[in-house]
Amino acid sequence: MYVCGITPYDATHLGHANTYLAFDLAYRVWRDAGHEVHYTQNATDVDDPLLERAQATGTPWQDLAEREIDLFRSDMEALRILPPREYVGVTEVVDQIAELIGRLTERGATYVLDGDVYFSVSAAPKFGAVSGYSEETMIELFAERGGDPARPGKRHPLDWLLWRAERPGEPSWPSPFGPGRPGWHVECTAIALRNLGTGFDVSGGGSDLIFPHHEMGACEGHVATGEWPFARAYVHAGMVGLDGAKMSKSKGNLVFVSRLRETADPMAVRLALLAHHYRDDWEWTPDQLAEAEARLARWRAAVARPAGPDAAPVLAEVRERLAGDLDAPAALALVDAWAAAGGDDSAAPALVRDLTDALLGVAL
Ligand code: 5CA
Ligand code: ZN
Repeated sequence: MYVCGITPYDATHLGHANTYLAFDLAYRVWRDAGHEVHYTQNATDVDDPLLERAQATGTPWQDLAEREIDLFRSDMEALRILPPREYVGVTEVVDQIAELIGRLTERGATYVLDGDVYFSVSAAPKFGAVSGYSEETMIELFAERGGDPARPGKRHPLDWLLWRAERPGEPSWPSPFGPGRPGWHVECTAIALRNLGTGFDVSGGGSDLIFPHHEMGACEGHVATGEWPFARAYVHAGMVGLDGAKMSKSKGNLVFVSRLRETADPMAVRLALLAHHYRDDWEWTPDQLAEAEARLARWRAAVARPAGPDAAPVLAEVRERLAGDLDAPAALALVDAWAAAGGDDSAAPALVRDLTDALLGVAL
């Protein structure tokens, strides 16, 4: 499983946490089923928004990235989101990214515009397979999400940047196509190929990555290796909003995990997120945290009892619900029902404590 990681220029917000929680659930379900899982995540530790924020705040970009990556990892740990087998920073693998661009060039899929290297969409026979979007929608989303459909000189508006030639004041690395830095999509393709190979099971992220990011990455993987699919399943978590808009660093309508953790139990934050199905879009409101705190208190009281109702069927049903496209809200309802009922099974409280811990990641 490859999950797209953060661009570390600001603190982790609830939208990020919700996305990483979705893949944490998948990870837990697979491990519970006895699978060995190779889970890789990148960190986009050099990119336009990071460099812009570093410039605006007078912070060296490496320091900003390091600080925010550390904060992200401590937020994830607090929420009991299991770490991937490896986190790979883009700056650690620039050579492999350049090598991949070289392979795409050998296959005739690239061209150079004013020193920048572009992928030519006409070289991608599977373009459109991931998103299924119309060209009009693609061009609109490409402009919104870091693309440059209107740049003069491009052969097609949807051609995308693979290598950005050095600009004054920007960090750069040497490469066969001159000094510069990687474009966005190719970083994830290179890291996934390096750590997982092609044809891995799940490529994940939030639904804002369906296009252009995962579409373009899949094409790079296909053209470079000749094999399809690049990932067997593209899985996307819904968007978390606040006050009527998607929570985003660029809009600034954010609820930070680190801020919530100052006053709230991180297990209540986790339960508040688990109350939504991972594919749904939803809005954060403070009352959801209060509800989650009440649920956490009920569950804690229930597992502290000397006995309760037989929990073996609860375990079986929670497993079944999670196996059905990670239906966490249904799993919570099953534990609620167990906690609300009485019984004389003295082994039950410990079993429920273990199941919420292992499968839902909620430590009681
Ligand atoms: N570094 C790239 C991926 S290679 C990136 O998208 N970084 S990010 O910091 O912008 O987002 C990190 C992850 O959080 C991505 O999977 C993204 O889809 C997800 N995400 C961002 N905003 C939200 C939101 N409001 N709700 C849910 N998930 C979100
Ligand atoms: Zn990515």
